[in-house]
Amino acid sequence: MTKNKSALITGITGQDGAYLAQLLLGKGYQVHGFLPRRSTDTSWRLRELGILDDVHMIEGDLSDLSSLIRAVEGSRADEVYNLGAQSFVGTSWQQPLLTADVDGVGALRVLEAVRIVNREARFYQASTSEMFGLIQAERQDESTPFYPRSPYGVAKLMGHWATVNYRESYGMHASSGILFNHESPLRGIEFVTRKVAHAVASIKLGLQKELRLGNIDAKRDWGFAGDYVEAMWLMLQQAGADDYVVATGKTVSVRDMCELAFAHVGLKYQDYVVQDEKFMRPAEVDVLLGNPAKAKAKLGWAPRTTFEQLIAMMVDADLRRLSSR
Ligand code: NAP
Ligand code: F7E
Repeated sequence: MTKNKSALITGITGQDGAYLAQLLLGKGYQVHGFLPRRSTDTSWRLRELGILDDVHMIEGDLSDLSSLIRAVEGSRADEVYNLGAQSFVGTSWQQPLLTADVDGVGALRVLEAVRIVNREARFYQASTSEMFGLIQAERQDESTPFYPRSPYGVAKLMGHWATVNYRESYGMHASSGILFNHESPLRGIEFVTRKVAHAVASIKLGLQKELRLGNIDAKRDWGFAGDYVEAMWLMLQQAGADDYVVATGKTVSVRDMCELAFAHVGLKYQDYVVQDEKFMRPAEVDVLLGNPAKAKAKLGWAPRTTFEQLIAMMVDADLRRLSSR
């Protein structure tokens, strides 16, 4: 009988960690989560997907190399997915050193743990379109130069290059997924799509009167997180490791996203959205538009969920949650 594969996921309680755990469990993997100590329960996403009891948690923190070594040893992982991060761009100006330590040096620590314990294990790094920042090409692909615009983007650039470097230095199967924004009903409430979806549902139910936003002219290439975790898994199933852009190839402004979300419940966004300086960033990423041609050609990956379906799914989920309270 062949042994089931084992995977270790850092960031398992986050949006992507929860969907990836669900995907891997469905494929028969033994799934281990790397869990930082928090004073409150952070497992709501795993509970919402009904998989909390199916994953094995190993306590540790990305700032602590010894806990990572113990996790790679204890899980006997064939595949290590490094999804853990301080992932909110806005916060990275308030906590730049923590962001550098967890998102940049943290990725290096995971690579070191894998190199020390079992360099045959395959490694995935959660890189980001934020590394393109002030874009150097109209459509960004794997060869587009990087120009990060936030401490988050700078930190992630270190994780990306550490991944490339460990692949080239030690022959490790280390891949970097340069993922563009991906959203879902499990998205954190501080990110703009979920903030809007939640506000639309609250306004529709008479629980909120207005929605305060920052730069609504910013444009993003938004996809569904459930589709994007499949690309992560596919990267680790290839004979060789590589870097891939994962995106939809379409870009939409925050303004147009608001219009769609409010229209879904029969409202006009102009009646509720108020611009507020508080949500503007010291340096903005004005527009992102990915070219996922390589992921399509080499991984056979393509997004399945349209932007309209994604926004409807998110608004409906928040309407259900708020109505059932
Ligand atoms: P998320 O929902 O914010 O989840 C982040 C996860 O990292 C949480 O489980 C969090 O734990 C964990 N974490 C934070 N600090 C940690 C530490 N010091 N040690 C161990 N774990 C720690 O993020 P996401 O949207 O799922 O994104 C997953 C990854 O992809 C992140 O690395 C993000 O930067 C990257 N990424 C995301 C997108 C996107 O659009 N979603 C796009 C490109 C790249 P707690 O629950 O305890 O806070
Ligand atoms: O902002 C603008 C904001 O915070 C999107 C993370 O997952 O994707 C995410 O980073 C845009 C920005 O995501 C508000 O200024 C306007 O231009 O939803 P966001 P992000 O910064 O693109 C990348 C790929 C990651 O890797 C990150 O981890 O929307 N915006 N008004 C606003 N944004 C927020 N959050 N709140 C507002 O009120």
